Amino acid sequence: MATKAPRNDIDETRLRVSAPESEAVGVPAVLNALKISVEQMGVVRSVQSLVRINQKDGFDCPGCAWPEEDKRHIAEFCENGAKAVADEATLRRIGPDFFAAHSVDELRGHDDWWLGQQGRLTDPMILDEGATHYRPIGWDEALDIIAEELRSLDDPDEAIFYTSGRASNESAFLYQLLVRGLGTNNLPDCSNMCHESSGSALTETLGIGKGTVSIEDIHRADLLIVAGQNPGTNHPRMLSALEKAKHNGATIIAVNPLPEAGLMHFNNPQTPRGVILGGTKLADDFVQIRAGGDQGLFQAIGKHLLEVAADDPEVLDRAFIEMHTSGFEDYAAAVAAVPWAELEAATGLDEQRLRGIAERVRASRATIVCWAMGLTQHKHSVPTLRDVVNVLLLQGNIGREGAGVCPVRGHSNVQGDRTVGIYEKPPVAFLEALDREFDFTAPRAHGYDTVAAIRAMRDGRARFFMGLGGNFVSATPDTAVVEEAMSRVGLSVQVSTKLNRSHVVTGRRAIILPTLGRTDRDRRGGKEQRVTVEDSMGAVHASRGRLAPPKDDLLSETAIIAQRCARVFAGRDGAPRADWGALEADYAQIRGHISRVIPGFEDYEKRVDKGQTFYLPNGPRDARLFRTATGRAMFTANTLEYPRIPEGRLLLQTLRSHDQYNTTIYGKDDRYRGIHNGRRVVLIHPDDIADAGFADGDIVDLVSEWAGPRGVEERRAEAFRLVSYDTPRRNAAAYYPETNVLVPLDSVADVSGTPTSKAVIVRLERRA
Ligand SMILES: Nc1nc2c(c(=O)[nH]1)N[C@H]1C(S)=C(S)[C@@H](COP(=O)(O)OP(=O)(O)OC[C@H]3O[C@@H](n4cnc5c(=O)[nH]c(N)nc54)[C@H](O)[C@@H]3O)O[C@H]1N2
Ligand SMILES: Nc1nc2c(c(=O)[nH]1)N[C@H]1C(S)=C(S)[C@@H](COP(=O)(O)OP(=O)(O)OC[C@H]3O[C@@H](n4cnc5c(=O)[nH]c(N)nc54)[C@H](O)[C@@H]3O)O[C@H]1N2
Ligand SMILES: [Mo]
Repeated sequence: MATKAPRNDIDETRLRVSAPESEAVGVPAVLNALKISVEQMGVVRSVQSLVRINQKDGFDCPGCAWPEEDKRHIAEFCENGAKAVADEATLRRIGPDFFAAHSVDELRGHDDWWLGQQGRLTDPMILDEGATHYRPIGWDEALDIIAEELRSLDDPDEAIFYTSGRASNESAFLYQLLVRGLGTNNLPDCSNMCHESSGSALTETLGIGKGTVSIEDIHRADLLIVAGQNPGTNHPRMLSALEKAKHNGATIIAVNPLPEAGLMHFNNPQTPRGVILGGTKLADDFVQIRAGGDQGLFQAIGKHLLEVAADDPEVLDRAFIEMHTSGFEDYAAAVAAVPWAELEAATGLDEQRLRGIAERVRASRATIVCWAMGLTQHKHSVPTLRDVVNVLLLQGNIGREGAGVCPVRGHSNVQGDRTVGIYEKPPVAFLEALDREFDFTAPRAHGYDTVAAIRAMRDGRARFFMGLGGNFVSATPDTAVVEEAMSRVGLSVQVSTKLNRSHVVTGRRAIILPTLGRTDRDRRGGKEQRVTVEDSMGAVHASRGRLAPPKDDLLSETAIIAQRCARVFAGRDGAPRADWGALEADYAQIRGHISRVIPGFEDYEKRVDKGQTFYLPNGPRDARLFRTATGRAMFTANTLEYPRIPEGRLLLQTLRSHDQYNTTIYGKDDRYRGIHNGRRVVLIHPDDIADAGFADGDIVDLVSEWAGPRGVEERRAEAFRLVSYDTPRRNAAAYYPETNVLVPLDSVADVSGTPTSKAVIVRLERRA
């Protein structure tokens, strides 16, 4: 059993490229999952953990936020879920000896793969000012130092509290209470870089910042449009749902610059059909769109539907439009005015092709649009998603069976974290309920989102940083700027399961607080505790870790935060009031508070007790109730936007390989795309390689060009191998986080502020 950590970083000279695959999962995926599990956990623990993933009395998979089906398979997991579990449940450990043996300077020299492979963190550690190494520190002392640092701030708004989407409802709720009790709403989270654009567009047009479909709706849809998403890698269990929909007669349209294997064909390892009979063809139509062209596509669909509606009264759902929507006339006029030539330029598809796609929409009785980062990480993401909503509203595709919007969320509890208050712009009604429940006054002024937080650190306006999970330094854009900004902070604190760059690029002082993960057994107050999470479709359920934790005295996130509340709020005037010790000893009491603060959680404990999943209320889905400015679902008129790529330049999207979870690099392959043993590649059209005077296999630097207020700024990422790939002309792709250094901090989506990680203008440069 190999549970020894690697001694070397990824050796890019061993990189090998083969033809991409055209189908996903199947038996090789299962074998790969088992191999990685056994390497990290050994045989016994592998079996213990893999049978508990997503079972009713087991733990929620720490992978993605795709919901579980009500009837569970014995092994309700996917290859990448198994990798996520193996990464957390690994038997490798790093304690004081490890930190004594490696200076922070040395650790900084390693890549993200190496850092993540070292093992689970087991002891609280501190990096003193000017020190070369972390040293162990007691829990009490660590919490005292944090409390002291917070007291030394001139203003609570000098502190920043980041959250990543793995935190449970219980820990996230306590965390936001701690932060608001301290007097700030500086609660940036990973969502700011992820589905914030979805939240912005959907709240405005439908009155709720979430999707409006259930898993059953997916099964019953007549047409599914999957745009800007790579489910074969990032939401593999979604493929089973798509397969079911297909068997029920659905049509699937995949919209993507890249012909992702998982969108094309699925060999379900849990059915004989998948294993023996060659699986299911998924996409009936692959629309190879230019990156950033989706607004053009959805405007074209709307335009066509409105044109044909003149002769065919059945095309639009007039009754729905009349009764439930506002703004129809303005929208219709706006799309009528957009020339087809513009829509062709935006999408790279001709009018006939666009009308053909629209005809499929016209023919559908019930349509769902699913999307992820390909639609949310552009400058014009919010108008793009408003135009997605427009198309669905035309045919009354909100609030009825098999129809609706389906933003497919990333982190397994990112949606729940937002529901329980992780938000820099909290609604007043939420704050008022919080005030009543805890007898204090929460601050009303909005806080920093992720990008604003980086600016504040960079400009010396923030002096304290804390991360509840995540890897702020590697996940955020403009790596060089972020590293510099982080170094200006007085104290940075990370509550983490695994080592990452945010532990080695730190404030002047730094503290690591190790914590339990989703899979670990959590005994507190003499009993085993469970937590709750919300999936991508607004369904809440319990999760209970079952594996022996890495170290006996390791605290859960919930316990760490409850203890901090006790310490910081003791005897403080105006602080939130609660029995912190009781909350730490019994998480059900935290759920009690949540049930009194947040609508929809009534009888919370009883409902999770039954081992059931319950859906939170969803106005548009449940009752066609739209809490918008007009009290109706809103059609909106949006000016068409799409990226203009200057001569000789490329539009680079930064995406995930098959062997990573965001900044956690599980392995060195991207099997479906034919990349093996390395990550520094750029996928690029062969004619673009030739036009730039290069050949496939050449190693180049990527230089991003950003026209900012101070003129054109350049950023460089060194030594990437060119790989000829099936992508639209002048659209290129490379992996995140290696390319984050190229994404300018100020290049963000309008309205949502999300970094434009899918649209970076770059040129290729010969290596000096
Ligand atoms: N195994 C694994 N699972 C994960 C994650 C992981 O890293 N690993 N991350 C989790 C998280 S936090 C998230 S947010 C999700 C991310 O899930 P995805 O959004 O699927 O992740 P990306 O790799 O960013 O893929 C973006 C997809 O959009 C396409 N795309 C890029 N630009 C455009 C465009 O302009 N238009 C269209 N139509 N398509 C475009 C890309 O070609 C790619 O297929 O996955 C979650 N699940
Ligand atoms: N260029 C570019 N940048 C991007 C994106 C992109 O597509 N392109 N995607 C963006 C998106 S969608 C997202 S969501 C963000 C992700 O941003 P983050 O959520 O900040 O990053 P992760 O890599 O998921 O965080 C991994 C770390 O979380 C810690 N961790 C894991 N599980 C637990 C746990 O249970 N508890 C605690 N306390 N810690 C835990 C481990 O220490 C691990 O190293 O990145 C964004 N950045
Ligand atoms: Mo995400």
